[in-house]
Amino acid sequence: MTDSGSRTFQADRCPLCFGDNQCARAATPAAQTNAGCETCWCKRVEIPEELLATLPEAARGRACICLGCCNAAMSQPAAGVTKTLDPGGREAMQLEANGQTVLISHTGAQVLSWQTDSGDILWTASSPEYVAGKPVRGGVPVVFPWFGDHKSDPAKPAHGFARSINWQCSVRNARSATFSCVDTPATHAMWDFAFRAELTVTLGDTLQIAMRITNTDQREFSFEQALHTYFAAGDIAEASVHGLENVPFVEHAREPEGEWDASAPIRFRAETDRVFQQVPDILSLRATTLARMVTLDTRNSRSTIVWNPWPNKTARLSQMQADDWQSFACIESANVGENHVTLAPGASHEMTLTLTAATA
Ligand code: TA6
Repeated sequence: MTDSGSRTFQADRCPLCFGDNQCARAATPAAQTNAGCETCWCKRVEIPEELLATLPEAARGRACICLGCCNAAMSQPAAGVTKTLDPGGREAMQLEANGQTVLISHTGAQVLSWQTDSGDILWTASSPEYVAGKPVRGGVPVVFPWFGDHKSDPAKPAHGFARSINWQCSVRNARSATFSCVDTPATHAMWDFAFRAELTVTLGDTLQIAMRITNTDQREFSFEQALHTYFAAGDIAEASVHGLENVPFVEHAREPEGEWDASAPIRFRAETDRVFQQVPDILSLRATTLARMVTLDTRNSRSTIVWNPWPNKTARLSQMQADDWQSFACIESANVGENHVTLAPGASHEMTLTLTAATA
C-alpha cells in the first residue's frame, strides 16, 4: 500500500478520484470478459505527462485511471498547449515551454513560427495568402513525396501533396506534438502507394522536427522529401551559409551569380537555387544584421537546398511582396534526386532536423 497524499493508494481504484475504475475497464472491449485492463490506462500515451506525474510512483503503469478522469485530462490540453487557429483560420497547435513558443498548422503539419527570446527564427511572407489547403509561404513546409515540379505530370502540385493536406495531431505535452497523415483516395490519384507520415515537433532549448515515413504498402516505393525551412535572415546581403564549402551541387537558378568561390561560405549576390548532395550533418546560417547564428543539425539528410529567389523570381511567386526576398534564406534539409529514399514494405525512414539559435 502506498500513501498518495491524504488517501491510501489501492491498485483497484482510480489513483486520481479514488472512484471504482471499473468504468475504465468497461470501456475496453477485452475487459468485458473480466480479463482486466486490456492496456493499463496509466500507460495510454494521450494522457498528459503532467497528469501521470500526479500519480503515486507505485500506481504508474498499474492502476487504471477511471474513464472520467481520463476524459477530463484529455479534454483539457496540458499546460502550455493551446489549440488555436493559424493566421488563415485553419486548426493549429501552439506549444509554449521554457520561454519559447512554436505554432504548427494542421494544414501540412507546417511549423509557422518559432518564437525565442531573440525573436522569430523562422520567416513568413509579409502578406501570406491563406487559401484553404494551400501552404503558407514561410515556416517549414513539408515536402513529400517529390521535390520541385513533378517529373512527368506538371499538373501535380510542386513539392508533392503533404504540405497541402490536413494532418492529425496528438499532443504529448507542452514540449512535443506529433502530426500524422496517411494515404487517401486523393493521394493515391497523385501517388499510388499506401504510406504513413509522421512529423514530431519537440520544443526545448532547441527546436527538433522529425519526419518519419513508413511504407504501409505491399510494394517497395521511393520518395523525395524536404523540410523546406524559411529562416529569418535580416538583410540577405549580410547573411551567409556555412558548412557547404566544396560540397558537390547543381545550380538551378535562372539568373545565378556569375562566378563565386565554392570553397567559401555561401553569400547571396544573385538568385540562388543550389541543390547540394552528400552534405554534412551540421550547417549554419549567420544572420549578421540580426546578430544571430542558427545551427542546423540533421540526421539522415543527404541533400540540402539553399534558395533565395532574388527580385525577378520573387515577382513570379505567389504570396511574395516585391521586397520579401531581402529578408529570408531557405536552407532545406532533404533527400532528393540521387539521394531519394527507397523503402521496402513495412520499413520506415526518419529524417531529423534540430535547430539551435544563438546570439552571434
Ligand atoms: O527549394 C527551392 C525551390 O524548389 C525553388 O525553386 C522555388 O520553387 C521554391 O522551392 C519555392 O517553391 P514553392 O512551390 O513553395 O513556391
